Amino acid sequence: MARGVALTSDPRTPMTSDLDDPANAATPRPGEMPPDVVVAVSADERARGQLLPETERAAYAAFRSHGCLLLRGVFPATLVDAMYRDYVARYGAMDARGMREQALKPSPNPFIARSEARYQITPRMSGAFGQPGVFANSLLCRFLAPLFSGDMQLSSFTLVVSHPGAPLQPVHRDHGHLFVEPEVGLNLPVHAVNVVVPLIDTDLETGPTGVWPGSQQWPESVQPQPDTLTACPIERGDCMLLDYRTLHSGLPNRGGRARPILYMVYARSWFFDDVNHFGIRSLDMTVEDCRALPESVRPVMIRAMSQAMRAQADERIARARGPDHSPNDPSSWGKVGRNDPCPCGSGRKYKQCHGRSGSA
Ligand SMILES: O=C(O)CCC(=O)C(=O)O
Repeated sequence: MARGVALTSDPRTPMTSDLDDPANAATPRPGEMPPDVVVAVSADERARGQLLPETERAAYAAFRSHGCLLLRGVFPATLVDAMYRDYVARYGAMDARGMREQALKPSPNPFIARSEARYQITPRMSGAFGQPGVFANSLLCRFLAPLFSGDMQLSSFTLVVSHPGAPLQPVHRDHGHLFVEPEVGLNLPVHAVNVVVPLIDTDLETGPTGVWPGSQQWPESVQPQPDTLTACPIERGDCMLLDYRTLHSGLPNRGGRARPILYMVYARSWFFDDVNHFGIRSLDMTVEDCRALPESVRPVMIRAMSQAMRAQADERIARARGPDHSPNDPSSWGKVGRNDPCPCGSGRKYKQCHGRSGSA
């Protein structure tokens, strides 16, 4: 697809039709990204782990004005290929039906359905997925940290897989504005950034993630028309940075193979996305692997460590409960401490879940 043509019409027309409507979903004709959204990283910058000042200026300007940025060539292709091989070894045998069956299992469950034939998986951060060059990539972290005034943690590390036949996803933001008052919310600095890393080359056949540039500052009431979406190929080694408020949508997968992309969310330390991670882990690294990380990487992995410790405690509790315990059968739970995780697996404390007075 040729690049470099700006949007010609204002996409902010309030929507009257439903984006879930299959008639709309079947026929997206993505426009092209504004040319300045795409910033190429040179081999020298990649090797040094830092952008040159002029590249950095262009990248910040694009990200701030469009709420998205496509950095070309951040990751070595060998690292992306290693992640793809890990993906295939772990999940490659599962088609859409297999993932749907997995997603229906009770928690703790690393699979959730995002939309038709599109699934999110929280992979164990080991093997290629456990390489600091991925989640603590120096070029990426050096670029991101100033956006959060240095207060940045990896908040989630998941895969989104669209299977052949997956339709256009409903348009959405990963998370709404933090404040509903328009005069406050729309001008706030970014609180979370989603870094999208395709594990295979994506083109309009395979279905990259399409975006509405500038929509990070649109009020919630504005819903764009599907045909005003913009997209471009995203290849192995590239990554797309999305302000968490930017409207986007996974394009249909018209190809013959599954399209896995890595989603790494970096956020200010006080922000956690309960909406997308209700009852599921957003990061899965073992306590031992967190402890083995180089000292310089640990500050960005505080949340990974806290989730790892929580999971370890949950496992101890599950072992102590014994094999007759069933998350779906409160009569099998025995005595549960008010502050213990709820045995139903919701991820909430017992006192805030099944232990609430009046709760069944
Ligand atoms: O599959 C994609 O390209 C986008 C997925 C996405 O935005 C989501 O699941 O929230």
